[in-house]
Amino acid sequence: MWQVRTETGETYPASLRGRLKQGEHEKLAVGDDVVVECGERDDAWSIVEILPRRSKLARRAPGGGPGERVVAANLDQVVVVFAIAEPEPHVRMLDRFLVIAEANDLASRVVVNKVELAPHETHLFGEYEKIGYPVHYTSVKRGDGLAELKDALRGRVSALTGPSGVGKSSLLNAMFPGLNLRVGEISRSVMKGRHTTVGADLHPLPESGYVVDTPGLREVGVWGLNARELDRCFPEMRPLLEQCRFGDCTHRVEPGCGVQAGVETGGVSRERYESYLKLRGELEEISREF
Ligand SMILES: Nc1nc2c(ncn2[C@@H]2O[C@H](COP(=O)(O)OP(=O)(O)OP(=O)(O)O)[C@@H](O)[C@H]2O)c(=O)[nH]1
Ligand SMILES: [Mg+2]
Ligand SMILES: [Zn+2]
Repeated sequence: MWQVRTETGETYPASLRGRLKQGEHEKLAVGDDVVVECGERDDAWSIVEILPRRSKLARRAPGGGPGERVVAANLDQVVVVFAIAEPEPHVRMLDRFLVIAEANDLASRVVVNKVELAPHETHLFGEYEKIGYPVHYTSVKRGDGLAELKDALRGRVSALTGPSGVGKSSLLNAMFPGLNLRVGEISRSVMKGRHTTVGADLHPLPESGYVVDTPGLREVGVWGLNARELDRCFPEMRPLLEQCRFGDCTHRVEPGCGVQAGVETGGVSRERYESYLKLRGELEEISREF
């Protein structure tokens, strides 16, 4: 059973019409716009049509075959949340989240939460501001940055994502008290948050907009991206690609490579370049397996 929300804001349950459950059809995802019909006899609503999507956050099948899983449809932006500490931020993992958003042609912003725990560590995220991603420094504990983040969510459909335990649900509860999401305790032993959000859920925001609170992803696998499309998912590399001598440059060892030159002159940070190399290796590995 799905929850369908009307333009006037009422929510009611609706089931999926038989024909839409079948294989060749696009699977219904959270955030989809749908057409519903009311049964004449039983008064029950059913979803009879899935309307075309404006955008989607999808996990592509490895090797690019069928079997894509749509995490959310009709998104305007991805909000990648990390914590400055507890759990320790892994910026290479942040790069993976950003690549996934870029691969889906979605705008992203970065939220660095729990800033009160390590206020002097924010420089870790300066590189992302330089690239052009909006970065919000927030603390649910102290209230830092919450008003600005709320403004950035207003009127848009956003997916909050990021590792478990960084405070995604806490942020949403603090900005929108009506949501009442479950907040988990961080287990001290491993400093890894428990997964408290089960299943991506779309929440209407009080004024306008929606937010999807995705469960903390333990590990973001490679999303079936073609290895040759990866460089385009690093915005700071994009303007350099036309300088590469070879059209199929992997930007590893080739002479006359715009990206390697960018690393030398500082336009591309070594850390981001390392993320690129690591992901590129993984993608090539996967395409060999399929
Ligand atoms: N010190 C500090 N702790 C925070 C802050 N925000 C959230 N927390 C704590 O971090 C823990 C995890 O918060 P959640 O909101 O459940 O994290 P989540 O990102 O939703 O985690 P998943 O649902 O597992 O993906 C809770 O114990 C929160 O109280 C903050 O700004 N500062
Ligand atoms: Mg949560
Ligand atoms: Zn190159």
